[in-house]
Amino acid sequence: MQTTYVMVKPDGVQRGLVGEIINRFERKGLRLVGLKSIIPSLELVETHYAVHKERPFYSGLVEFVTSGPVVAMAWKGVDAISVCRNIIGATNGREADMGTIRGDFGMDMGYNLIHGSDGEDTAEFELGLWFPEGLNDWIPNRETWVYE
Ligand code: D4T
Repeated sequence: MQTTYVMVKPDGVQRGLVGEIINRFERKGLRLVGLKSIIPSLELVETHYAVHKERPFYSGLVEFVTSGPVVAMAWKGVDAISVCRNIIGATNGREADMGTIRGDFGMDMGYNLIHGSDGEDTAEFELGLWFPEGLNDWIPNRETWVYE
């Protein structure tokens, strides 16, 4: 099992897509082990996106993600990192496949609604950063009908 960090960005919150987005991960069969609405500090978002520090879009990205509430989530399941990335879709909403969150709701590269960790190291780093208080794991009975 993997646990991955997923975040509805301020545009997803402003557009009223939080319920729709949570629904997609939940009905896929992933397990919600962390969830909170937060207005992230500059320091938190700068640390989260430190890998992009030298990129031209960095300052705009940090300004955007600190501009209002985000919904921070932790989702758990077999291969959860790639499963969540597939649910999210390609970075640019105009190019993302229909059926993905960005493909169905996005029209932009920057305002792309949602973030998902891109690897095991990143997931561990991001979960520790956004959920320093820890996660709430639980055993769902339904998983006996999700995995053979
Ligand atoms: P995140 O990290 O937000 O899940 O997005 P991706 O994994 O799909 O994309 P990324 O790390 O390459 O980019 C992070 C974040 O920066 C924005 N961005 C990206 C942007 O505004 N302009 C750009 O040219 C790129 C490449 C979008 C996502």
